[in-house]
Amino acid sequence: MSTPRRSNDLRTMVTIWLILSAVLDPVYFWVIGPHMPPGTMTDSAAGQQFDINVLVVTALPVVLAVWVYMAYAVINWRASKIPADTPVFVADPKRATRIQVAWILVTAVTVMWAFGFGVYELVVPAGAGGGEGPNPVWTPTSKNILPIQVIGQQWLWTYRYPTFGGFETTQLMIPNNTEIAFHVTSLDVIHDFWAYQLGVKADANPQEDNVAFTHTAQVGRFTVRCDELCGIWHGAMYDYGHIVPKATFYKWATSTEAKLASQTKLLPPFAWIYTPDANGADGGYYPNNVVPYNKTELYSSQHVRITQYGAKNS
Ligand SMILES: [Cu+2]
Repeated sequence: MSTPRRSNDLRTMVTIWLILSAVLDPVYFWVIGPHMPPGTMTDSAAGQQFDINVLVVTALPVVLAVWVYMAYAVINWRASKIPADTPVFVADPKRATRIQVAWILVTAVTVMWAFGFGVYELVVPAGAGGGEGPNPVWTPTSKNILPIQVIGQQWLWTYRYPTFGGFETTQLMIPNNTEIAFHVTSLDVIHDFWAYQLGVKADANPQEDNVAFTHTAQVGRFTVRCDELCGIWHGAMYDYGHIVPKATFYKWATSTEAKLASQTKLLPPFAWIYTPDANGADGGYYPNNVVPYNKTELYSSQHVRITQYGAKNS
């Protein structure tokens, strides 16, 4: 009597599993999914939220299969529930082969689906908000792209707006409904620009112009964090940016350009990368030919650009 008993067990488990999956997958996707990080402030963020939700919907039935089997085994296959004279279960070799083939097929299809979906989602939204280096392979179709330079240094972020005279500020303001190209670089060690709610994350390497695209879709505040351990105050290297309506942005950008004009003249001319020197870091990246804390270096233009805005004065 052992074989029919096992078949019934399997049928019961599959039924429970099917019902749970059919209920919980839609509940997750439509009730919990829309609240998953990183939100929907940009197309990259919304894309990542969608990807997370699709992968959870894929993984949930797998998790449920394990849980259902475990719970079923604990409840129904206790030693006390199985009569002592029950014969030992011996698998039918043909059935065992079928189970193995099914197992290999199902797992292979699941993994290939996750791989194919992941690659597709990386390519289609123009790099999916990740840094693509100085020559992005996947570029947005829009011809109107606002470039914003993101400069990391120990331990703060500054931003330059090349299309507004190249002024530099610690404020990150970006217009809504606009395609943005973040040009991420560093003046010292490796940092990582992580604009969490924008779904944008790109390494900030010295001497590298790392480009990440995104399209803004919602006004509001977002967090910027450094996500690459970069020294003792790495944990304090964060600030907040704002997506504002286009008109507000334009007003802010033009007035800031005018307000900072005298200081912008003191900055190194706008470039996609800058040569790090000893002053950029106050301890970090020293090219061989630069003596840290050399007097001449301390009053170089690099130092001016840091202190002008008061950000490092404290
Ligand atoms: Cu950092």
